[in-house]
Amino acid sequence: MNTITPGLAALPAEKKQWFVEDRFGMFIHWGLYSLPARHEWVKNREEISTEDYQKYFDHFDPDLYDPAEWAKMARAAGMKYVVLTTKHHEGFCLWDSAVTDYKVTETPYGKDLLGPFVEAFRAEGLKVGFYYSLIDWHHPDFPVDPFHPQRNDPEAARMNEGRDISRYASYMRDQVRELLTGFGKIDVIWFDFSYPNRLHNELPGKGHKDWQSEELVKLVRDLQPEIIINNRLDLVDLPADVTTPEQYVPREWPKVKGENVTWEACHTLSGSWGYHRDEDTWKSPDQLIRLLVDTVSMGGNLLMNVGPTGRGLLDDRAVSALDVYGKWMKLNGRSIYGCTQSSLEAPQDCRLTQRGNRLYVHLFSWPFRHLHLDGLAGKVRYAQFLHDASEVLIVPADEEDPWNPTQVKVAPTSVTLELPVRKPDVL
Ligand code: FHN
Repeated sequence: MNTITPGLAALPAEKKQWFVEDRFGMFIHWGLYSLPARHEWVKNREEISTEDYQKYFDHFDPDLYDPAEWAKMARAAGMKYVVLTTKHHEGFCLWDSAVTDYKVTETPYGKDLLGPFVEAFRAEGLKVGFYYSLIDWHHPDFPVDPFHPQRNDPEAARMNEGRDISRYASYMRDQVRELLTGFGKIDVIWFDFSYPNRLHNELPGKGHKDWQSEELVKLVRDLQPEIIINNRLDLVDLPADVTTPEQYVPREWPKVKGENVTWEACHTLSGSWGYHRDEDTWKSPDQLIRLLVDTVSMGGNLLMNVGPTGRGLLDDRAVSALDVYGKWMKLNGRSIYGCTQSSLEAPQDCRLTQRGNRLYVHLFSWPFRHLHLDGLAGKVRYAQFLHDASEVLIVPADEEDPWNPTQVKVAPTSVTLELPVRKPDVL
């Protein structure tokens, strides 16, 4: 039995119960990349030189930044926690870090952004998480990222002479220490790198050895013993607190070493994490709701991303998406919060979520006239839509059943039925 080094062990389940109950969070990608408004990887994808990218630093002044407004919108959307990019791959820091000048307090804005952010979201009752990128295109000791790993760029090799990745690892620990001691209790730390499945970690600066990931975990555990750490430190042999599939819906409950794990899927509203002015692949209301229900029906959390503009606003498309969630969660939040995968097999084109003996049937083929739920809960023969389908009458399997039919409100694009089920049938 391999014993886990003290300080590296994962959180016990009970310390993550709030996370599993909350189910739904807001991801926020915000940085200098929000100014060019063409994706958070714009510097890398368009191979913009550090000199040319400097103009975004020199013009960063989010005069419309109002974290209280963001927090109110997140809460109204039914979101229970938030994760903000404190530093993305570009290396720009949203707080007054003592170990770099590449930070918001050196820009025209001139003030820390993180403190007001934490205060505003806590005031709305949300848990707070910090995203921190292990990749840093600005730091002098982080290896120049050979733009295409397959290309062994002699220019990159020359530029990497003298760079010391262990100095960068120490810089990261200094910054993580600042983040976890300067802003009160933090509930999640969301490390990020962009080389999934260890595809590129043979490259300098791309793996747990270069990042000294074990040292990072020990530091985090020491500073904030109850914080949730995600699984993106390239420590594949260590149990993580949460597994983080990205931009896809797993077909079944994700497992690690054959065991179901605590997991959270992160998705974008459009095709970009950072604000992208011309992005036109925005998810429809139906897709937004289905993503949330699909995720919880397999025992996971959904972390849905917004990308504020360079001035600190959520644009109309993001606001509309949050409004879709808010309206649906108002009616159906109890089929999400504290729910998980049902022990029952979902009928065709349905999803089931369950909390104790409350079963929620999410119907996606809209409109239904009659849905036969035979055998589903042993108590329901079919659901009949009444009038303008604004209500659903659930007809008991046998008329003498003492259980009264339940009227369930219908959300705009799906129906969620709440059925009391008999314990012996289901659990
Ligand atoms: O490269 C990043 C990307 O910009 C974004 O931050 C996502 C969010 O999970 N993580 C990396 C891609 O996997």
